[in-house]
Amino acid sequence: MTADATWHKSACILCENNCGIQIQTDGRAFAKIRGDKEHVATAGYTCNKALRLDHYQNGGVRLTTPLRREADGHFTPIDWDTAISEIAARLKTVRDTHGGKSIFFFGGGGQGNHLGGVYSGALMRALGARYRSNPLAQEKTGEGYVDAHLTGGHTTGDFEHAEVAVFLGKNPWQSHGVPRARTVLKDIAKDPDRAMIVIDPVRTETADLADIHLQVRPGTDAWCLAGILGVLVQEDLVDHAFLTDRTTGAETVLEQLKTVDIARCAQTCGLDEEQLRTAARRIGTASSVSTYEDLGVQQGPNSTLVSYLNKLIWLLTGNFAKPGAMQPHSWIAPLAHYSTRPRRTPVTGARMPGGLVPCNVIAEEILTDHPDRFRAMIIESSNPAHSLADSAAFTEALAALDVVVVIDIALTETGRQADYVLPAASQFEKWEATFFTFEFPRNTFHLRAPVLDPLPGTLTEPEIYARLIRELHAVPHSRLALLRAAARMGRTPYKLAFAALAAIDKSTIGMAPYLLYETLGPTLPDGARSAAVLWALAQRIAREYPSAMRRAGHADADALFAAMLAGRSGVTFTQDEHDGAWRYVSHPGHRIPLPIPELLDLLTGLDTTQAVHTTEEFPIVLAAGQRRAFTANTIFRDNTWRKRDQEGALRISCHDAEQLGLADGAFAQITTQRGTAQATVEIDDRMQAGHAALPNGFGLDLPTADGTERTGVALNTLTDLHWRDPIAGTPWHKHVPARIEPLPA
Ligand SMILES: Nc1nc2c(c(=O)[nH]1)N[C@H]1C(S)=C(S)[C@@H](COP(=O)(O)OP(=O)(O)OC[C@H]3O[C@@H](n4cnc5c(=O)[nH]c(N)nc54)[C@H](O)[C@@H]3O)O[C@H]1N2
Ligand SMILES: Nc1nc2c(c(=O)[nH]1)N[C@H]1C(S)=C(S)[C@@H](COP(=O)(O)OP(=O)(O)OC[C@H]3O[C@@H](n4cnc5c(=O)[nH]c(N)nc54)[C@H](O)[C@@H]3O)O[C@H]1N2
Ligand code: SF4
Ligand SMILES: [Mo]
Repeated sequence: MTADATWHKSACILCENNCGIQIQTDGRAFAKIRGDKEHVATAGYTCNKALRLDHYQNGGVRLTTPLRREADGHFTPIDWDTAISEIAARLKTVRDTHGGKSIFFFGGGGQGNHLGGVYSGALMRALGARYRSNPLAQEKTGEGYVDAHLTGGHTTGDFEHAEVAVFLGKNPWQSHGVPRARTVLKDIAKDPDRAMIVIDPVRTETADLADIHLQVRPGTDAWCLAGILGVLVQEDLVDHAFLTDRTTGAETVLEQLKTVDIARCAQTCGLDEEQLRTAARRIGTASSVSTYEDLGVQQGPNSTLVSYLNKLIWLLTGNFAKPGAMQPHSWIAPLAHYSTRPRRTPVTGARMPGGLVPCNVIAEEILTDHPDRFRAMIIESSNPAHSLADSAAFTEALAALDVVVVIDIALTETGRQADYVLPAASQFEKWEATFFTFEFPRNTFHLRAPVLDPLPGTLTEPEIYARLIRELHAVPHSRLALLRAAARMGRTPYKLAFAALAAIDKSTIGMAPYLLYETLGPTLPDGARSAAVLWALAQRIAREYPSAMRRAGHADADALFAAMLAGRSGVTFTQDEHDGAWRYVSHPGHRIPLPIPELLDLLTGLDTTQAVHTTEEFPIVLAAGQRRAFTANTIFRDNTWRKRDQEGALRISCHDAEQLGLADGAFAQITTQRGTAQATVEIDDRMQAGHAALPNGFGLDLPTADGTERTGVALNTLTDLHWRDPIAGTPWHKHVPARIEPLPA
């Protein structure tokens, strides 16, 4: 076969940046991949990983037929009609016996695919299901809880223009998160007038480029940030005008920070007090500051408090809604629900920040005889049996459910525990998009067209949800007929018909994705039926951000929808202005209420809070999930994509290697409260004594001729679900006390 000379525009699906790419195919193989210079957000940039995407599309073993698990545990291939009717019947039984609330939904999108997940909302509605979660509830929900109190929504840094960039438990050189991260980091490093401050126990590639590296002891960030805030207040580096004009309750916060003992904070996190003060002064005197907090703190001790302290740093210095500072922003569709008083879970009463059940309590919500326990689970585009803390507990929980349905492109560790596995078309075989639309002032969205036809036997997620909803007879045919007729008449009649329906029947909004898919969807060009839901999102944007949308060049919702459908390199959907950004602050008077009493209490209590969680038995802090050049969650089910670090080495410091008698390349045993694993040692002078790191994304059970084979450590065989933040329930994956011992060669 010869390569097709056409370049197909798409995007990388490996991290939230979703860099625009172009793919040249050879049959179904991806022969060549390069950055898309015309892409509205990334302009040709990619990292090393995007070029390996053929290993996603063609590397692993794909599923091509629905599977049903039989009583003896083995899977039988079944046809789609059988799968849909049996699954609908079993979910209906669960609903009729225990109530729709007992049906739990997990996932709905990974790093590259959020379009399908939108349609899951309609299925949940049809079933009366009310609880859902996804991987955000094991990283970002503590931060979201703090955001809900402060600015009322998500904020994003402007690292391209910030005079001072602060990375807190974040290694953008490897993990990105900042668009075109390596270019942006290098630009900051080169510019003598700008500075980068990295707070990380590891001397990362990002730290190599930093002006100040605060190499804290693992898990002590709360003290580090309290110290920085103490300096800002005690040396009067705060922006009083900003606090007076734009915030409320500042006095309460300032009073408390006046009493912070900076020397003691520095000591707790193992830093030189002068270095901590220098960092604080650099922040306090800068014309603009942006900060990025990520897993290093969000998956460690005191994580919700740390989020609060991080945000106080930029708020007390007035670094909000101006160039180079932190920005609120528009969304195509909000990824989470921001509330200061989140709902609680039905069994354990855990708070659900972001409207999501904390990942670490899911097993406890099932493994109980409480009458309100979850009884069924639908899992899409996620591999929780591998990615949630304490795999053994999660697996036990799956086994305790009446029915488990997994929708994935491959038979995963989670799929193997399911009653039904439904094969999805891959992200390059369908219309796809993500809602990682976090930019300001110019925010962009990218609807990707399929590069290949769906693999025979697979379906898109919207089609799977639609088939289940049809089988449940959730919507009268007359409704659909009415909307179909309106769709044939044009977009304006359609909009009127939809609005009329919504006015007479409240369920219309909840069922909207399905209604759109069934009625508007078939009228869209090039089989872009799944894009139907974007019509509703365009209406939302026109309603919420009318002037920003018009500044971006879209006269109305219809024009924006047309641009989204047509823009193969993405579209700018809003163009904001810094002054107008205050509109996004949802609190009275668009002011930011600074005190969060519960978190201020934790700040007061830091003097007596435990800073060391290791013990004699488990003396080392294991960071279970370091992002590296060749990790990408569990998106590649193929080990050959990695050019280096094939086994996923355990990185330890020179000091610990010597103490433990471990040479480079030696084999070691890692033991935690919860389990043991083996790994090859890499001695790494970037690591500090007492700290070790394993990469994320390893330890998949990949099929071989006679079973499965596991390469590297499945991290969550080592983690404990009780090891979590008391407020947000987020795990301490980066802070697992462990013992490391040499193994005989
Ligand atoms: N290459 C690659 N990139 C990815 C991914 C991937 O799998 N591979 N996954 C994507 C996803 S889903 C996410 S959420 C992001 C995550 O992106 P990051 O959060 O940047 O990734 P990590 O490497 O998990 O953690 C960041 C840093 O936290 C540091 N750290 C560990 N313990 C502590 C601590 O106690 N305090 C502080 N201050 N720092 C600490 C680690 O040394 C590490 O450098 O990456 C995304 N990008
Ligand atoms: N110990 C430890 N655990 C961690 C982390 C850590 O650092 N340490 N990191 C955590 C973080 S930040 C995250 S984000 C999670 C990620 O963990 P998961 O939510 O499990 O996400 P992925 O690994 O991205 O898995 C995505 C799944 O989607 C499937 N998939 C790919 N394309 C499609 C598609 O088009 N349709 C469907 N239906 N499925 C598809 C893939 O086969 C895969 O099974 O892991 C978390 N778990
Ligand atoms: S993994 Fe690399 S190429 Fe892919 S989206 Fe992220 S930064 Fe871009
Ligand atoms: Mo993540």
